Amino acid sequence: MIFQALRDMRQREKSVPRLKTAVACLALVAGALFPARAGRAEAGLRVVTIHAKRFGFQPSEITLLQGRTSMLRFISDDVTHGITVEKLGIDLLFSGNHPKEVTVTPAEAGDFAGRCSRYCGAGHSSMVFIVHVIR
Ligand SMILES: [Cu+2]
Repeated sequence: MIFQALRDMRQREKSVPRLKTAVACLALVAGALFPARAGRAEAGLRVVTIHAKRFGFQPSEITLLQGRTSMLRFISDDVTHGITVEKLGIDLLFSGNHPKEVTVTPAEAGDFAGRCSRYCGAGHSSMVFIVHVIR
C-alpha cells in the first residue's frame, strides 16, 4: 500500500516537469502564432505589401473594400520609385532602404489608376498600378 503510494508520487513528480515542458511548448507555439494575429486584429487593418522594381509593381493590381481601411506598404527592390493614385489620395516616394506606408479608406467603388511618380529609367512610363475598389 505505502509502496504503491510512493510509486504513484514518484510518477506524479516525474510527470510534473513533462507537464511544464508541454505547457512551455504550447506557450511558445501560441506566442509564435498570436502576436501577429492580435496585432492585426488590434489595428483592424489589412496590410498589403507592394514591391516596385524597374519597371513594374508587384502586384500591379490590388483589390480593396469600399469603406474599409487598409494599409499599403510600398517597398522598392532597386532604385527610388514613387506611387501616385490621385483619386485615392496616395502620393509617396520610397527607396530601397525606406519602405513607405499609407492608410487608405476608399469612399467609392471603382477602378483607380496609379503610376510611378519618380522617373526611374527607360521603362518608367510602363509602371502602372491599378486599385480595384469593390463594395
Ligand atoms: Cu518610375
